[in-house]
Amino acid sequence: MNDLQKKAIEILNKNWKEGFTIPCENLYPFQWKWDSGFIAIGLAHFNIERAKAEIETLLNAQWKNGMIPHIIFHNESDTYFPGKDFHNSFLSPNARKEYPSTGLVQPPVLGFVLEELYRISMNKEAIMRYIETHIDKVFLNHQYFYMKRDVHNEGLVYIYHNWESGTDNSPMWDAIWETFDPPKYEFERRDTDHIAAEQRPTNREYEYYLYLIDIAKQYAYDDASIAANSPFLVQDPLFNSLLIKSNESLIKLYKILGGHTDKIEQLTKWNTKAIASFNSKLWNNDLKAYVHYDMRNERQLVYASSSSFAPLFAGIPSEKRCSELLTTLKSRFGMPGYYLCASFDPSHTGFNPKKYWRGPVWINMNWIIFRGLRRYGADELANRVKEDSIELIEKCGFYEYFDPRMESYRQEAIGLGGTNFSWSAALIIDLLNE
Ligand code: 9WN
Repeated sequence: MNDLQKKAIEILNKNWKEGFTIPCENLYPFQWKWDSGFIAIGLAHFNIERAKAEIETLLNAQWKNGMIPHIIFHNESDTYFPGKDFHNSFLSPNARKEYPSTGLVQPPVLGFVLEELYRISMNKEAIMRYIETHIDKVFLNHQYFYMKRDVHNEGLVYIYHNWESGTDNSPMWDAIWETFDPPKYEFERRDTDHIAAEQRPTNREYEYYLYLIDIAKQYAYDDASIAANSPFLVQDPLFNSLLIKSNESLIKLYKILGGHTDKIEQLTKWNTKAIASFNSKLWNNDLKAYVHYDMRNERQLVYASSSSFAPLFAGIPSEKRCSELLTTLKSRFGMPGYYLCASFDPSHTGFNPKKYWRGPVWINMNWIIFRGLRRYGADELANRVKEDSIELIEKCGFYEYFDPRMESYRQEAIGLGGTNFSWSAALIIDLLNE
């Protein structure tokens, strides 16, 4: 085992809090949904019992309608804002009283995470017993998405908040912020106690974030009312790709378990419809990339971002479209002097190489893109994504995100955002053992 891997394991051990792993000390002191999924993949390489517990703890907090919240406030901490009192999940009759949470979701990673646990685990029989116990909860979660968040029955689900996308302050949301004007809020940020403000969203952006939650709270987190009233209603290519990939994984796992023909049929129907709609609604032929769709204003948000390449992971593009997408990846993101993969189009005026989701490289996105490229046989590009990820972490440490411009490391190698960041550690372990 090399030193990088040893250090990654140390970080995951340190961030483990009896049942789940925090993404980052102080900055993110609770359990986050998609973080837990990526973290479980890393844990599975050295402590499968912990990987199982990570997912189980998350699933325990699943709402009665199948929704799995984006943050679960298992523990008390005053180093994060907004906390459980602001989110007030108990407004919803669906929330679990034992688990204060948000009323938001995050990208649906659990289906493919279960498949990863199966792949990594040495004891296939034991892991299948575990999967058998939990898989229906993930199926119910997908059912929730298609029943409650696919308002036009087109196989594409919406998100109603940028925090649901996981790519919180990406410049594509600026186009949505222009369409409404939230009131001023009195609040105290905590993130900027830990991280330089220029690497985080602005206060005004936080007012948009809080206002969207207030609207959802006004309707007690009722999905139909949110769909009718939220000014933010978006079909996100990353979110929908991960749902499609997770559907595919559930199909594979149900087949290994045997039986379950009704669920396999349902998952297959969802995916057939989803992939067709995805290719007709979320592809932009001028940009030659997958983009977001703003349902409230009935328009595509024509920006290339790391989310544009997530469909490769789910097998969504045809071979022809894949080759167009790879041209976009190489020409807009993979120019000489750039690490792959910037989170936002470096040629766009909204690009900021040091600010959160407005440009920096994120290891979870690189892992998704790496897997997608491999799926389509683009091995050279895939290896570049893998090597860039490892090089950045070797240079700077296990940071949350990284400046994609090589020139910025000439004098000093400094990572961005939180340090000892759990999914960076977990996914490097997986890449190193690939
Ligand atoms: C809000 C935990 C999370 C990640 C997100 C990332 C960041 C939270 C925040 O941290 O978001 O969910 O407060 O900024 O954007 O992807 O899951 O690591």
